[in-house]
Parts: sequence; structure tokens; C-alpha cells
Amino acid sequence: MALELAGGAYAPNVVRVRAGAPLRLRVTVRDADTCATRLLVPDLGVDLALVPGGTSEALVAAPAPGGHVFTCAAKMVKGTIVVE
Ligand SMILES: [Cu+2]
Repeated sequence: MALELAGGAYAPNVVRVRAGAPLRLRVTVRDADTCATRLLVPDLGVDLALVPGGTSEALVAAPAPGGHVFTCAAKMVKGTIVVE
């Protein structure tokens, strides 16, 4: 799945992915000046460093089915990954 951080928000904000497959998370930061220097998905053990103007990746081998909230480090910018 691919996410963009642009205009202070993640797009898309809700992401649906298939259960039973590894999840590759790609996050591209379009904003030059942002507080979102990390992407956290606590349920899935993801703490990914983000790079303004760049793309970062994390791999989750076996994401559990259900809804998993992701946030910036300060928990202001949020979204949900739905594994189904
Ligand atoms: Cu933030």
C-alpha cells in the first residue's frame, strides 16, 4: 500500500488491504515542512522514519485482520489500515 503525506494529511486516510499477505507500506512525504517525521502503526509494530520529499518503506510479514490506526509521532495526523 502507498500513502502520501500532503497538506498535513495522509492520503488515503483509510486503506484496505488483503489479509493473509505481507504488507508493504510505502509512505511518500510531499510536505516540505511537517511534524510527521515518523509513521507509527502501534498494532503492527511499525515505527518508520519519514523523509520530507522522499519515500520510506516498511514490511509487515503477517498483519492481523482488523483496523489498525496509524499516526504521526505526535498522534495528530491519523488514518486507519483495514486488513480484511
Ligand atoms: Cu504530527
